[in-house]
Amino acid sequence: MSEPKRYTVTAALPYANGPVHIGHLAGCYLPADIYVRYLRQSQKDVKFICGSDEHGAAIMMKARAEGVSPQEIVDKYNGIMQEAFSGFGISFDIYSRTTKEIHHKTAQEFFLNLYNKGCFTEKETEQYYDEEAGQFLADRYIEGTCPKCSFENAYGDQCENCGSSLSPTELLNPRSKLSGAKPVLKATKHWFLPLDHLSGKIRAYIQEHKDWKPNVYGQCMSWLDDAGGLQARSMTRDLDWGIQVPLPDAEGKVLYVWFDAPIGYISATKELLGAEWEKYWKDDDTSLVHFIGKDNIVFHSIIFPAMLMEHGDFILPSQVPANEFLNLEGKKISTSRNWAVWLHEYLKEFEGNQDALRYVLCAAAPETKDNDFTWKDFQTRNNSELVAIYGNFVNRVLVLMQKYYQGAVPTPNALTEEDKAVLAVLKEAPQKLDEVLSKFKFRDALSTYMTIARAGNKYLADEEPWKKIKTDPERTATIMYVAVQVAAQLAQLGEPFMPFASAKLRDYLGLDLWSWSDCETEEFIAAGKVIQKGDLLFSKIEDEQVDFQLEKLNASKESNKVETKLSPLKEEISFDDFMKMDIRTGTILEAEKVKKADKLLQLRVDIGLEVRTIVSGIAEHFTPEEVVGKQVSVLANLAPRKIRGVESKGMILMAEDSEGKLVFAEPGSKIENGAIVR
Ligand code: B3M
Ligand code: ZN
Repeated sequence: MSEPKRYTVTAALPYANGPVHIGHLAGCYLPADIYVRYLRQSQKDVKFICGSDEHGAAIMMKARAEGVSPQEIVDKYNGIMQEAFSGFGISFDIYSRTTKEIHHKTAQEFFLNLYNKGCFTEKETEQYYDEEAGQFLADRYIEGTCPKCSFENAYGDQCENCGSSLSPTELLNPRSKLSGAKPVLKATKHWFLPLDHLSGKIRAYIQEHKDWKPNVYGQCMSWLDDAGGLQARSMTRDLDWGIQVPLPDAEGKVLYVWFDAPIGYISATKELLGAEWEKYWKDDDTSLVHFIGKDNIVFHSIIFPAMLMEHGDFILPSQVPANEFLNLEGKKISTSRNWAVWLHEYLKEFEGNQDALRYVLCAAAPETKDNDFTWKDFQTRNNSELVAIYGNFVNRVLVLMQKYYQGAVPTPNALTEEDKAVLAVLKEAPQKLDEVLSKFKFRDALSTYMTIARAGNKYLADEEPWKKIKTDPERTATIMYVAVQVAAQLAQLGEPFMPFASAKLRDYLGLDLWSWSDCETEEFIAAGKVIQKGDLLFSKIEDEQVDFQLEKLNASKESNKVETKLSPLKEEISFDDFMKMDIRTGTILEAEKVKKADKLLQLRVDIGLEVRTIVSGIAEHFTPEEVVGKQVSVLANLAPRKIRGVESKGMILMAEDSEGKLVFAEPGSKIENGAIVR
């Protein structure tokens, strides 16, 4: 596409089953907001769309857990999320909800359109049904043993231990999470989107987008190529919470949440714009951009585009800038373990400091790989970058301007090379930022932005106007004139990244928000104009604040420990059963990651009799380098199995601590008694 005429920018609709945390902000909402603010400032026609995802099993499970209705859950969390987003200045044009009438109608019409064209395959399949609870079971409501790695708490759709995606009927010993009962198979009819038949078209579409971020493009390709390619996927579910399937023979059936949720972007645009909505979804000169986290890639780059293709009236996503995950203090963020920094809590505990978190989450965004957030790093970046560079520079300018000139910008005299160099930084900045922002490189953009602040700060420190004012008032006037221009550019171009500080600073300087192209200049404030005294833009984060946050995290670690019960003992086995197992000691000689499997390491283990290959699900706990040389116990006579195409002979035994971390149960390791060895 040549230069698009307008942009429809969406951010993933978060499930209304819990508050939002820093992982959400860093992964999706902050980059989306920076991009949109930059587009708006570049005077592009852009609509920024979001809302709560209020259907699906995730909502129902939360309602069960809290003992209230799904409606109460979504009302509660929709409110909390909306407040958190607006607290951080996420500037949606609309934040809607998928429980709204307009969305139900839009999603049903979309479904019927596909149905009437014969796009769905109708299939009767056998699905698990909980006779005690009297309902069909969503995949997440079924647990059982993974057929691939024997992990006992695999979900119906995925094993979190070995990463395999599963279907519920593959689980060994399935049990219902509703009642604990063994579910029975029962016939039920559903409507499938035949992604297998569409895969040629989808592949062609993906291949037109080699410009997508490598992590996104790569994931799409592996969905297309791995394990037999794309499979037909059911677009309906047997659930009593959701959007009714609009067919006469579909009572008790609702649309699959991943069918309805992306249509939520369309419904919200309709709600926002009325009749005007269509050009944002149908005109070829519109660029459709979906900001998401990496777990949503397949839905936005394959399934939703397939739905749009089948419908035929819509444009397809032009960009799917997905981020990787943000960890917290070295560990995966976890809602259930309360290992998170909740946005609504931050807003209370760091009142007025929203930009500090925006800054740090952008500077350390998981753009190309997972990244770690630590409170110490947050404090350092805030204190030694925001406060000591940007804040310090602006504060000096404002204070000196009052002191020397009562705020009236002085007339400059002849410019030195140093002055010209600083002014050149200002002039070039919009273009430089353009280049990276349009490629979704927000970290680079922020650091480019900070070079302006650094340049200004260094300029003042080098020129020392506070010394020259007595001996050389003429030179001082020039220095202060230049410094004011730098502050003005910071106020203008900081808008996408730190909108609160930018607005304050523009206010002190008496400036409106300028368009991006108008910022390609050297003069923002002419001599003679009076600026205000202003106030500090940023404040220091004290050690006590950091300690408080770390204590809060530690408290959730402790309470998790109390809650995690040791697994009950398994059924008794006979001595003969035990004697069947041949457990040997071995030493790990080599280790490497298994391609495209985040959790697996391929090991070469010397068990005395021979050296053999064992595939083990420990890659999230150890790097290959860490395990080489370790002694382990090996279940040596386990029948060989193929795991991700590699023949694995035996299993290495490790212990799992109360936080789910694997440890080598060897002398000196501090593992609690009763931990399971597996
Ligand atoms: N609600 C998943 C999530 O919150 C899902 C996104 C929908 S986007 C259309 O991660
Ligand atoms: Zn598994």
